[in-house]
Amino acid sequence: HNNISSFSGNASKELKEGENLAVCSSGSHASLNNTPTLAFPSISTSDFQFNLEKASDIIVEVVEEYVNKLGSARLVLVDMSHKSKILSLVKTKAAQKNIELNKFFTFVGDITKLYSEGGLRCNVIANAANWRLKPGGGGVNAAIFNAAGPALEVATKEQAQSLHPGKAVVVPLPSTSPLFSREGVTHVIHVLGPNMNQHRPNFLNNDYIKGCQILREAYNSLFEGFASIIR
Ligand code: AR6
Repeated sequence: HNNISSFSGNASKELKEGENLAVCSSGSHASLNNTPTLAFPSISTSDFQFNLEKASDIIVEVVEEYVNKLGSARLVLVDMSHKSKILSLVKTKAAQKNIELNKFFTFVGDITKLYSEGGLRCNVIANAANWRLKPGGGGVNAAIFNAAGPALEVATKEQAQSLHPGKAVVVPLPSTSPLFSREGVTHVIHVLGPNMNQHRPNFLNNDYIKGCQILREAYNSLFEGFASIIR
């Protein structure tokens, strides 16, 4: 089953026939469709400029800690490109750990189109949010708020007004949202990671002692939030 640690969406030209089937063969379509799955982007490593080596260590470390506590649920790290450095670092590091490949894997695709374009059903997706929990700003935050429509903004406001670095907030997505109807996403979990970009709020000025603590806390909050949904 080594080849299922990574596979690509249909949108990709590099898709090899059968890569997604490898996953389906580990269970029936029906049971896989009901498998609770969290898709998450690499928090803080793009606009927030967090070091990729350090981030990949933390992702693998926290995933290893959680993956067996989540029952049959799956965790999927997503990025847009086959050339994603964070995906390849995490794949390499996860392979050296005791992590079941059908419970944690990487996936190339747009996190807002995982089912419609990639054939991967994820009932929960994580957002690399800003502290105001506002749409726009670029990156995955802009993509998720755009794809979810105004329903997400309203639902988010009902849960929280703002977020501290390291924290996450679970937002149930109204069924009127296209992300719900088209992609089968029932919850969005906003996560605020540590920021190493001097032009953004809560700038940590290269303090990676604090930064690593906050990133660990962010993934812990995210996986706790996911656990609370599927419990
Ligand atoms: N699908 C999957 N992954 C994506 C997508 C997408 N549609 N878009 C980006 N990524 P970033 P941060 C990957 O910058 O560093 C925002 O403006 C991207 O390649 O979205 O935590 C917010 O408002 C990278 O691996 O988040 C905040 O102010 C990962 O998602 C700030 O950026 C995270 O990149 C947060 O910065």
